[in-house]
Amino acid sequence: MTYSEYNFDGLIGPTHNYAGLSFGNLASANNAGAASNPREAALQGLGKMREAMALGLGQGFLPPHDRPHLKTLRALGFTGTDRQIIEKAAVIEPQLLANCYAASPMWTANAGTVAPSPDTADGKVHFTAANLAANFHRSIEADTTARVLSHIFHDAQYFVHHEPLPGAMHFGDEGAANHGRLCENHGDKAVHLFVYGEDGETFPARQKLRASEAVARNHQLGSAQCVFVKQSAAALDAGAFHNDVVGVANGRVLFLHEDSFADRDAAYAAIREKAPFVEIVEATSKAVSLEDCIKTYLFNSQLLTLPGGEMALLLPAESEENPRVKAFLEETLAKNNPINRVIYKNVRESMRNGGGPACLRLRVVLSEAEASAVNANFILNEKKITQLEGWVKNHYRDRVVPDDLRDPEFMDESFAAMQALTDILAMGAFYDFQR
Ligand code: SUG
Repeated sequence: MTYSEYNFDGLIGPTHNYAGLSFGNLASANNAGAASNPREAALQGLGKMREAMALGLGQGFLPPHDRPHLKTLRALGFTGTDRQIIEKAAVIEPQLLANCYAASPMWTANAGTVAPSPDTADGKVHFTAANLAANFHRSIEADTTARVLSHIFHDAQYFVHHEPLPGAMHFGDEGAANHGRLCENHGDKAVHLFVYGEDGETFPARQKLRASEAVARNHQLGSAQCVFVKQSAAALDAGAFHNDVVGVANGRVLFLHEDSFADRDAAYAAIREKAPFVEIVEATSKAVSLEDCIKTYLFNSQLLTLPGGEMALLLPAESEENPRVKAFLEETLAKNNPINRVIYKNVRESMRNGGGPACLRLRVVLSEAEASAVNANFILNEKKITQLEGWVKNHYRDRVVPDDLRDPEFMDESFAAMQALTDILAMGAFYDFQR
């Protein structure tokens, strides 16, 4: 059977804005209150999807969520018409309103964790939507994300869906952003690398070990296939609120910063024991500081196996602009390892909220039969991506500042966009605002 990796990117929603909601995410804090450009953001995201398609890779997408999330505002005591809810929340709880407006579902590396069928005891593809309990604005994504995943991967013959983990931060789970698969070929039974954290001196850890263990149980992974590794406090405190900011796994390659893990040598030994084929390609602190990693998102790149077998790194443009990072990349290309190509993409609108290329995608390895069972409306081809670009150009603003969130007009525009999207994608009355 032939297996291929599909990237499901988050289609960036019409309310993309900078509200400074994520403690421990330096870009989010530093850009709080700045003007965003949702139209440009969404087109940059689609541009990155186009790049992956041009490389000959399978590309899908997950739709944005309905924002502002009125269901949450109602649950928290705001009553009246939709417009009245916005007007009241803007006066009484503007910060809560901003949380309910976040377009953060764009970062689909946090949508959930996936175990492809070669890895699981029952031979099905398993999904656990992430509870994202660490941040209020992200925790309200979980229900809709679970609904989206079940809608796209709907065939019970192939796909199994687990509810987001219960227990809030006790089982804090951020999905694939702290998870990687190591295997010689995408279709081999893989070793799953789960990275968890413990609170640092400055910033809290979002992913709990017990959550990663629960996901591994849900996904029917054997203990010989799982490695649980603790993230270093240094990385967390430097701003690596998810491990995918300091490392990425693909195929037999683990590409990371040497200070990613709490105990580097023990972690590498544990990984090598279960995945003896692993090739570790690391940046030393001397070559690239953690600070440079966080600023440029060097390791938040997509490490992609191209149809010919070589690997390419799809990096944010910020990585090209930093001379130390650029030099490290050139050195990596020159060395004897599978990484043979770098591609820089502008995803600055997302970067300014702490989301690079790898945050914007959820990887799903599928057999041909599984791929044909996926809801085809969410797989991109030239016609579909052009249609989505047209939809963005019709419905999105090119400038949003914090005060815009107070204006019910902006809500109406956002819902009109989402209504048009559900029509394009034949989703029916899918979102809470349509029910
Ligand atoms: O959860 N930023 C997101 C960025 C997520 C990046 N994902 C991965 N690393 N996989 C977060 O911190 C900022 C929203 C704001 O401040 O307006 C935000 O949610």
